[in-house]
Amino acid sequence: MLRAKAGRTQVRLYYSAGSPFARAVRIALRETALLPGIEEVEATLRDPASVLLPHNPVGRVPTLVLPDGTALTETVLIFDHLDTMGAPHRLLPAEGPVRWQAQAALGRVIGMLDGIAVWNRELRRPPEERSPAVLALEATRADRVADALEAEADSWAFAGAPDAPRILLGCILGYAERRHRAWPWREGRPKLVAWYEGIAARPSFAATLPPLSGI
Ligand SMILES: N[C@@H](CCC(=O)N[C@@H](CS)C(=O)NCC(=O)O)C(=O)O
Repeated sequence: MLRAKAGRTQVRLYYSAGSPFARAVRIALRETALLPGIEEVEATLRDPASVLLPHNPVGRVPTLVLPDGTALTETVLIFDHLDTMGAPHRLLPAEGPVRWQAQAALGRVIGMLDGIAVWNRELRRPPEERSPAVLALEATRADRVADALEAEADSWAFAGAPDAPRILLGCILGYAERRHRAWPWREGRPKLVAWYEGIAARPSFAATLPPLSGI
């Protein structure tokens, strides 16, 4: 791991405004009231001059850099670290069957988001270079998971602050709203729409709204 510059004592979160993974961490910081102890640094992506690269050669956000220079990547690992920082409530249960149930819910939504990211990347290519097979596969995957979420929407209800799976699901649907509008995810899913509108109204979501894209 690379070391932070001498004198750095604060934890820093590198993010980009359009990233749903990074948005989930930014929302978690706001929901847990950990934000005042953390410096948020906006980074460019796919840019050899990005301020992120000296800390994380992978070049992906979110990246959480600890005061000793340790750079944590992968959203779920960052959630785990935030749970060690003394917030009033946890993002993931510490142990027992409820921890694995939360991990299962995370796996479901992250799998959906990974597929949508592939679909979105394909749509950013010139039309003649897009693979119809990839587009069809990822559209089918996203619809399949969204249908499962619609069927189990009642179990995604929450009281108080949302946990990690719920924050991520809110970010995925927010991504579909603003960065991947090629997917009409609302059609035929009234329970998921109502759930999303509830979580999207929270101040943490309003404060981290991603910019609109043309896709
Ligand atoms: N598996 C990673 C995915 C993170 C990711 O894909 N980040 C994207 C933005 S949403 C990124 O930084 N892309 C830049 C690149 O691929 O060069 C996680 O869970 O954090």
